[in-house]
Amino acid sequence: MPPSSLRVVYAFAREMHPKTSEVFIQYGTAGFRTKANLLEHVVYRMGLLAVIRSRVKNGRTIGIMITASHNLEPDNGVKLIDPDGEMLEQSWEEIATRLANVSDNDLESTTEQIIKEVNADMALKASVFIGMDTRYTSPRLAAAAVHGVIALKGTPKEFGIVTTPILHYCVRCRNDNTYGTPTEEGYYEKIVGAFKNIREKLPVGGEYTTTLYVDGANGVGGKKLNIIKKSLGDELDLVLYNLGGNGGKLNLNCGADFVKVSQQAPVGVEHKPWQRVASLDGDGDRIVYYYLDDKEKMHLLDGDRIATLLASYITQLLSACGAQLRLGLVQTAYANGASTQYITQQLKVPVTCVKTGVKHLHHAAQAYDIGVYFEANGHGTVLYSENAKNTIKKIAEEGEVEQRKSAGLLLQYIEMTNETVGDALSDLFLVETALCARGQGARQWMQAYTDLPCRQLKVTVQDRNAISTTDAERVCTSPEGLQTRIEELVSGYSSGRAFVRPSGTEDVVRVYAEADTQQSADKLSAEVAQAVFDLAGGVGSRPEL
Ligand code: G16
Repeated sequence: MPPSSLRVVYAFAREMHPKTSEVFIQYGTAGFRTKANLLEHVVYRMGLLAVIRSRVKNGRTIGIMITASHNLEPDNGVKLIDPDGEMLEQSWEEIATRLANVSDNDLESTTEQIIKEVNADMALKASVFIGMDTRYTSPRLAAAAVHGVIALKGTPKEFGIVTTPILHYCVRCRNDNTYGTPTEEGYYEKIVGAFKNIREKLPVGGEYTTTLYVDGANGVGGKKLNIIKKSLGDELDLVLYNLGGNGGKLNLNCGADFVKVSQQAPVGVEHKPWQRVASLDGDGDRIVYYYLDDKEKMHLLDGDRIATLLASYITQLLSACGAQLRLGLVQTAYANGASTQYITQQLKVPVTCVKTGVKHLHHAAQAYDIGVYFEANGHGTVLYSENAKNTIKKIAEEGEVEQRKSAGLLLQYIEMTNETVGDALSDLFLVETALCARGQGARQWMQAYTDLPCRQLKVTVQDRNAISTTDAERVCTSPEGLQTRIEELVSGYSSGRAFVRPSGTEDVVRVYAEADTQQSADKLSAEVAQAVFDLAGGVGSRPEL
């Protein structure tokens, strides 16, 4: 029998957050994500798990973020944040999935079993930070998380509506006070403070202009930029759109995911030829840039472009300060082939390719002194090892005059980076600083290389887990025959490449294709989508060519 102290776990579940659905739910690319009305019991249980995790980590703070990020408004989600501000350790994803799916009757015993299995000392204090995005279903889910924390006698602290990266930052700061102050204000002081310090030292010139349009995706990121905007002075003039007013719906025909996948400008943003626009996603953890030319053609500057810009600016500063540090870049299969070629051949920077999901990129980036990681969808950041930070600090103190100057800039650049996770706001300031330092506008930034035309599609199948992949998702291992079919199709195109993978955030299979022309990329992606539909149990109407 479970100890009587766990009775309350069942009582809260039965009375307030009962499991009302039999649908199996899995901890995916970025936590649990599904229709909001299927999530309340899951979030309550993640409150329980966060307390257990905090105790396993000797009482260090764990985060719970209520968000479905880029998904549309009816969805919601929950994910746990580990003490260093990183995504939940992967070995715990199975535990989270198990706890989320047991019946209410088995919840008490499963909780007890997990406590034993992970050897949690339940006498220790436990601290959990809880944040949420702007979805109307988020407050109710945040309350369920609080109940889960209280049920196991942990201490919840609610942050209200914050971007996902702000919560990651606060968790890190609470456990490591050298990183910053664990509040939203502390975040602004660190990130925006560093931006202002660095920009004071950089004259505005060349093609760079200080006006930046921003598409806020009708989510939390734009709202936070509206707070920051007032403190930016002349350094950056933000013109904000899609802040959630005028009936604008979260991520609907706007935001980073829409812009990247559809390769179209978002609705709700005014357009001036050549004006650069930054497009955020719903919870402020992704960013892409774009501009329209004088013929209203859109030019996209996605995560690959941001990665190359940041990597080349950091490389420039490193060489100016004479630091010998190993910088590397991490991408996924979605990275445009032209970007990988540019990075390895022109920038001479090593590239690692990993599975989708920032958790995978983050770990791979830690293998370098300085690891720049970005998904093409605009999710990424830069990580600096202790060795890198110490080396740069030493040069800033003891180097020659010019070296000290560059090392000083680099230290501010590091300060401006949210190293816990991809962060649209921090990334925006990093991009704006790199462009300003180089006197570049979006057009010059675009000139670094020419993207191969590409297309992404979604296919609905009976069970997306029927698709398995290997080799960083570039090769499909099941269902049988699908990879052979993809290879046959790809062989008919010049510079053709295609892959398929099950999404971890939506109930779909994703298809990616690139080729030498847009027409070919579109056709190849449609053919591959048909192959998925035919061989992996497609549902609804067959994709058209
Ligand atoms: C999340 C993850 C990203 C991932 C994206 C799409 O982004 O954090 O790493 O690229 O989902 O994942 P999938 O293709 O598996 O659905 P976000 O912005 O929604 O949190």
